[in-house]
Amino acid sequence: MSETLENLSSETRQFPPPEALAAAANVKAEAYEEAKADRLAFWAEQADRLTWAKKWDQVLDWSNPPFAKWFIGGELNIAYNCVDRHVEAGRGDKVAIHWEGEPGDTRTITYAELLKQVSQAANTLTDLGITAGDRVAIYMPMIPEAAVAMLACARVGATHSVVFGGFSVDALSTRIADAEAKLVITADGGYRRGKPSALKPTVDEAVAKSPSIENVLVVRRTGQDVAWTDKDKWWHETVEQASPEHEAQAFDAEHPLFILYTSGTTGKPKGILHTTGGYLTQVSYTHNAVFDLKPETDVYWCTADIGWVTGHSYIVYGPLSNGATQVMYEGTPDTPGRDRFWQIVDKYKVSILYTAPTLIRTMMKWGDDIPAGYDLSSLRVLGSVGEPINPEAWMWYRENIGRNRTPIVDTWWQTETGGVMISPLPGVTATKPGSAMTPLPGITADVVDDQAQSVPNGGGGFLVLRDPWPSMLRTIWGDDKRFLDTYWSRFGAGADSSSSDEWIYFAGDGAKKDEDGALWLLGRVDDVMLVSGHNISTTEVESALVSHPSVAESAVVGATDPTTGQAIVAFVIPRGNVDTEGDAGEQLNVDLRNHVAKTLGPIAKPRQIMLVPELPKTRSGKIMRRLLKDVAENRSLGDVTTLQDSAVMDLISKGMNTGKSED
Ligand code: 6R9
Repeated sequence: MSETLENLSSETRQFPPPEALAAAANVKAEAYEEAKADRLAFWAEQADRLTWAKKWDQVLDWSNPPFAKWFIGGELNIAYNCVDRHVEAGRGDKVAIHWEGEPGDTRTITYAELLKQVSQAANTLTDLGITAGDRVAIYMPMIPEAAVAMLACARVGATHSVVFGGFSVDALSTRIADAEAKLVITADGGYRRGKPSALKPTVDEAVAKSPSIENVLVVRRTGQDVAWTDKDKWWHETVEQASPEHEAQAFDAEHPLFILYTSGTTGKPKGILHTTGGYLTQVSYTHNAVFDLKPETDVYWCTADIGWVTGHSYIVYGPLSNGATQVMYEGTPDTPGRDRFWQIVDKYKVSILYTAPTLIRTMMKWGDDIPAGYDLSSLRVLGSVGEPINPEAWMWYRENIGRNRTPIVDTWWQTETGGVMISPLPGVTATKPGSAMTPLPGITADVVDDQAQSVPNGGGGFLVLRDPWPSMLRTIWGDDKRFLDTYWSRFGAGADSSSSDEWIYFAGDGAKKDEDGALWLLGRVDDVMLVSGHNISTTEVESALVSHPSVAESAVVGATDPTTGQAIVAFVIPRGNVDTEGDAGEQLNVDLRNHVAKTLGPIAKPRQIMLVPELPKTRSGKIMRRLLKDVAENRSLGDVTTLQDSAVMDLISKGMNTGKSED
């Protein structure tokens, strides 16, 4: 990408916070001023929301960049902060987790019950020889034991590495090997799409290749047959028999809490390392601020899987540290029917819903009448995370789910940042559909050009973070050099050519500032298209396509082109009710190309549009444009191991003939 990214779209709609919500908001506009005046004092104040066994001596040590230390000298126990202290404060009977199994079975877990389970699991970990600093792999379905296992590790100071339950033997065994994990915690299986889906056979194969593993702890969830080795121990024969008394010991603020391997689409996975005090401070603060959580009355639901950072920060550590009551759901959104989410919202009176654009666009495709059948009046804040949310999907979310009443917080962050970095505050910010708006109090984000100069309002470029933040990654596990090279060598002091002494974190994303300075995320810079000398973001073209009433979802790539360098090729999923057969399909094709040209200008007009039934996505729901580029350039497919559903690519290749060429 050369100097800047084109800024093609503009948005004039704006939605101020509802008055009542603004008046009672946890965080008001002053927070920005306060943090600006003294950023470290601001974060110290947020750290005081936690219970420390020993107070820190210094807020930040940035003397050896890019290796940060936060709350130096402080000691705390994460599990104590997430569980014990709520029970000690007399809230033991409060529900922590309303768990909903996919088949419809349910469990209600209070904070007192959670304390018992976490204590028992901590005692079992100790019995199995796990001590502070050991690594434990967790490969689980979305059942409460997954959260219990994470908290039990944190309680004894073991570093967990959660591996998404849909990953293969290879993915699991390479992650076990990289972290040299001693224990795997898993289950026989979980329910997905109406059927038990086995996990244990994958673990068995991975463990056979993993000399570091000493024991395997297995939760019985589905009751399906499992093979058994002498390393295997049933959870119900160990944890559930263990003593419920366990005294949590405090650990240093910089004690390693977890490793999470990033869902990158290429290359060896990076083990992102997070530590204790700074991480919990930021996830706890942001969960309270961004969702305006009122722990006494709200029912919070984050639909992510525990295998992703969103599940770590906003199912386990953020909500539980704040004493929230939350819903946890095991299965898929269309089992048994496409109304499952709305049924759950209605049943538990969910007031805060946090989900992903991919799901919102899927719901758009399924049709407005499905959510329309439900009350949904309990909802008061809606959140989005994972990808840019197109203005049209944002509006659909607002109208069909929020019924034009609830603010939407579009939260930008990464596995690496640990917690939310850029987001509206629901009681403060007048939001614009599709924009993550502004950095949170205490966070310094910017959009810069090639030379690390801030772009003016109206300009586009690279998203960077200029100051260290409490929940930042500390390194890549076992590879400090790769940490430096990946995130700190593009701009600032870490770049070869630089004379600057400022360390600048490059997030890998493109972004723009609109005329008011609001931030718009434009996707990964690796995906930016260079068309006739213009850098065009995939996000803007995708959003223009989704703004057409016949389109539910789209993915855009730059394919090599003899005249323009790269040309725009778009893959489009039509909405459920749209006729795409024969002439109707061809007409739609022409209409869509013209629609983009009209919305963004002729430079952004796709050379070709392909109507497809599905798009290739990572297992966390992000579109894999790389594979589509292979299709668009008529290459055989590259690495498909991170693809959610491999049948999708067959469908897309078959649909290729419907593509139209330049007129
Ligand atoms: C939390 C999470 C990080 C990447 C990130 C960016 C994209 C996440 C976004 C967003 C636009 C948002 N991303 N949130 N893009 N708007 N609100 O998703 O972490 O899996 O590490 O992905 O996701 O490209 O760099 P992770």
